[in-house]
Amino acid sequence: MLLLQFSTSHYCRKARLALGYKGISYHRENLTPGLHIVKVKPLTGLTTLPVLLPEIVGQPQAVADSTEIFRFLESYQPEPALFLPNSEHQNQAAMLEDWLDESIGTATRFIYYHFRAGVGKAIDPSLFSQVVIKVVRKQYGINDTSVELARKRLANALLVLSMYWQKSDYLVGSRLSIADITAAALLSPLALIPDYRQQYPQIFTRITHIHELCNEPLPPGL
Ligand SMILES: N[C@@H](CCC(=O)N[C@@H](CS)C(=O)NCC(=O)O)C(=O)O
Repeated sequence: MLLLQFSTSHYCRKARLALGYKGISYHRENLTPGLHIVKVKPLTGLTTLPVLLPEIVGQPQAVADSTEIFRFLESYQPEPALFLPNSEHQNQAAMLEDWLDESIGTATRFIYYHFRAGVGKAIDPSLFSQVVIKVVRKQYGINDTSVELARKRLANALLVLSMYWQKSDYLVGSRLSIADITAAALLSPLALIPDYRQQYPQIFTRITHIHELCNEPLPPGL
């Protein structure tokens, strides 16, 4: 299999965690933001990464969107399972995944790129990195006002997720699910930001553990 990805994207990390959890071997191709559209759009009709190319006869040519990649992997290789056996639990995990994808993953993107353009500029002051950060900020409308709104949204999410992960190792049910993997991936950009590390240590302990379970190298900062 081949995973088309941006090397720093947290949604691509989400797909890698699932591939790693299932122990599926795959290759990665890192695409350049902007230019990626030329390759991806004809394949999927979308512009987003990750995209998985199974490269297996009888399987789809391309699977776009991290949620669809989870579904594909679960039907391609059911064990170890990403989906919970209890359907009520699985529905809750799917709802959490969707909330994390649509609300929290975009909030962490806002906060991460704002940090990298300001206080965290020294992490990679290269021209290439700073141009990418500028393009992303423009593409998603990342500015002081939108970052402040994202910060508030995230504060509530982190409180709730810390509480869940304090009560149990798993957000739903009694084993790892799509909710844990999605949270670990989409919160990972915060690992570089000292304030979040200090305020929510248990979140980063869980992110670390989930990466270990999925055989995926830790995100920058951990
Ligand atoms: N819902 C999508 C979101 C993926 C996403 O937002 N990917 C970003 C990178 S983090 C992307 O490809 N952006 C480029 C674009 O939209 O053209 C998924 O879960 O795969």
